[in-house]
Amino acid sequence: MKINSVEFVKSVASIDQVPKEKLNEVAFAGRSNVGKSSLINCLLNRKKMAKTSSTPGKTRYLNYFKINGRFYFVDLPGYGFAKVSKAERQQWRNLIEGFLQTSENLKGVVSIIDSRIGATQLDLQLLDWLKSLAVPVLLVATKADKLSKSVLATQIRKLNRKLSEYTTAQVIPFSATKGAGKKELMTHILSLLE
Ligand SMILES: Nc1nc2c(ncn2[C@@H]2O[C@H](COP(=O)(O)OP(=O)(O)OP(=O)(O)O)[C@@H](O)[C@H]2O)c(=O)[nH]1
Ligand SMILES: [Mg+2]
Repeated sequence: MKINSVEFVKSVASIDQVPKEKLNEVAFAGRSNVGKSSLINCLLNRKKMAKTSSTPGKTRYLNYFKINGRFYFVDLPGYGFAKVSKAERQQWRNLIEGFLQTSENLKGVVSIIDSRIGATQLDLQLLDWLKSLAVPVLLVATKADKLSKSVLATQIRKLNRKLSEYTTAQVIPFSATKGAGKKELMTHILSLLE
């Protein structure tokens, strides 16, 4: 699909503020600083649509992007960022969990994992939760450009083995800097949305 238009709709700090217009949506979830916003920009061919940063904790709210006037990409705050207060962490958690529980139009979640680090406890918690809510999942191992081909292949194999109890989806190796995996991921996302 060609991306004809991308519109930043709004940044949402609590669930009662989600956009009134209901469209099918896909959300992007992962640890803080894993590369969620970069991945969204890469998919949309926009450099600065979703704000990125080398400092973890950049995305604090739910950010809605409207694509071709037809559906939303939702950039979620990253989890597992140690350097915020307990209260703030709890607020992010409520926001993410509230979103996943209440969105009626959520067609899937792209679970983004750092290809170098692999799945952390919090990644597994999220996948467990999505499974119990019966939300379809796509798995992405990002920052693939930071690994050699053979190490990447080993990491993907390990991830597929580890995550098979949560989903039948296969991990897609991805790089926002090189665009690797972009076409494959977009195809899967569109098949969830349409
Ligand atoms: N080499 C490389 N760097 C990446 C890639 N994706 C993201 N980065 C870098 O990782 C850092 C974090 O990227 P973001 O996209 O802001 O991460 P995020 O998951 O949205 O972070 P929060 O909003 O803080 O949760 C930035 O410095 C990016 O340039 C990638 O595929 N390859
Ligand atoms: Mg972000």
